[in-house]
Amino acid sequence: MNLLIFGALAVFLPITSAQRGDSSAQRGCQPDVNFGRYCPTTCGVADYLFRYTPDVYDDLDDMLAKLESIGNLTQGAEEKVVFMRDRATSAHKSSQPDLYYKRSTSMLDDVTRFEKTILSQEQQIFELQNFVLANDRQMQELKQLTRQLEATCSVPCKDTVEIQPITGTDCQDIANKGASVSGLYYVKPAKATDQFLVYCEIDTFGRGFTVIQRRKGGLVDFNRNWIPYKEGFGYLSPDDSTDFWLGLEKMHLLTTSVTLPYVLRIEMVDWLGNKKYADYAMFRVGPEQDKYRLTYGYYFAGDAGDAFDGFDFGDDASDKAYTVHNGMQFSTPDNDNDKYDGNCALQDGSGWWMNRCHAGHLNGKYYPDGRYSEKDAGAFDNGIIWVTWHDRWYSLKETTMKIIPVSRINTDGQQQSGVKQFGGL
Ligand SMILES: [Ca+2]
Repeated sequence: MNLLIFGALAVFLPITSAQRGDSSAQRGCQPDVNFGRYCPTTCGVADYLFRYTPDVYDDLDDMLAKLESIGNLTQGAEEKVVFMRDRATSAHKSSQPDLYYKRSTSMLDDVTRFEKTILSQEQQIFELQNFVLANDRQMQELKQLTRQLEATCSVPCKDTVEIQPITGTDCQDIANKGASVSGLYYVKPAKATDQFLVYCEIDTFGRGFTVIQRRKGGLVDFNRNWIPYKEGFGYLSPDDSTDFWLGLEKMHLLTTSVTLPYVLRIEMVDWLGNKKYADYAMFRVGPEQDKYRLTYGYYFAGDAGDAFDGFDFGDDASDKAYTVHNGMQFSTPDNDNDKYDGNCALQDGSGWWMNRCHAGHLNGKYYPDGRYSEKDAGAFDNGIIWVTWHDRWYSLKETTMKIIPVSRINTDGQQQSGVKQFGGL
């Protein structure tokens, strides 16, 4: 573009110079009368032109000077461009690029890098915007929850744990005093120095069972050591909704404080909802010095079978003898009192009256849906087992261990025939 302007200027200049020479020759013009007064004569036009021509020529000169100046500048710029182009070309060709080329290359690299950075940051900004939106949504949800909580909290709270006022030596004693609802009660057996809380199951026949073990939800871990098994663990609830182990010391105090023997009733539920039970007469838990040894008189009644008497699994001729529970001391993973070279409680992850090891095992691992295999258990039958009902690779859904004085066990008249023979005691 600059070159075009420069060329046009060169063509224009000679013309203006010729006009300037002609202007002085027109000064002696004589007006033609035929033009009249109203239209300018040729001389009038010439006078008008000659009057303003010097200023026009001055302006033209000034413009010419400026155009020359522009032309020079343009020429200089063009030369500069050519110079720079040559320099760039030579720098390209050179094996040792000069400093400016290096700098420009470095700047180009910087620009490329910045462009990448900008793209990456744009992506990050996009992600951050999404993050902010997600946070906004969560904030809205939290605000909604807060409003709900505020509404809930505006209602005065009520402690839902209700402990019944009647106390006694055990739940049957409490039932005998008129308690008619199941729930939480304080008991104090004769040998106990302090009362303690138990869940009493009181039925319509006025029977009061003291519950010593409950499995139903699998939410309480029964893989515990000696002290928890001694003291008890899990949660007592007034509506019989939670799993617990009452504690060996309390079981000992309850079962050895009375002259009239207890019956241990074991109730079990499988994963189809079937219910079975097993009763053991003259159930006792020995003192801690004797490792809370389990003793009972005999299998008293039930439809679940006598798993405490051992079971012939077919693995070994001595299976049945090795899985008898009557007379066994209590074992926990950290306190091995079993009849096995190894540690049954450690292998099975529970506390129980282990022999070598068991045929009835109600403190085993809780397996949802019941079925498990040697592979799951690491070759150990460690579920909640009662082998005279379901095999040892079936873990029961619910268990209850509860005690009641033997004199009250047959009150409902629904027991098997054997119970009636015992009812007179
Ligand atoms: Ca052992």
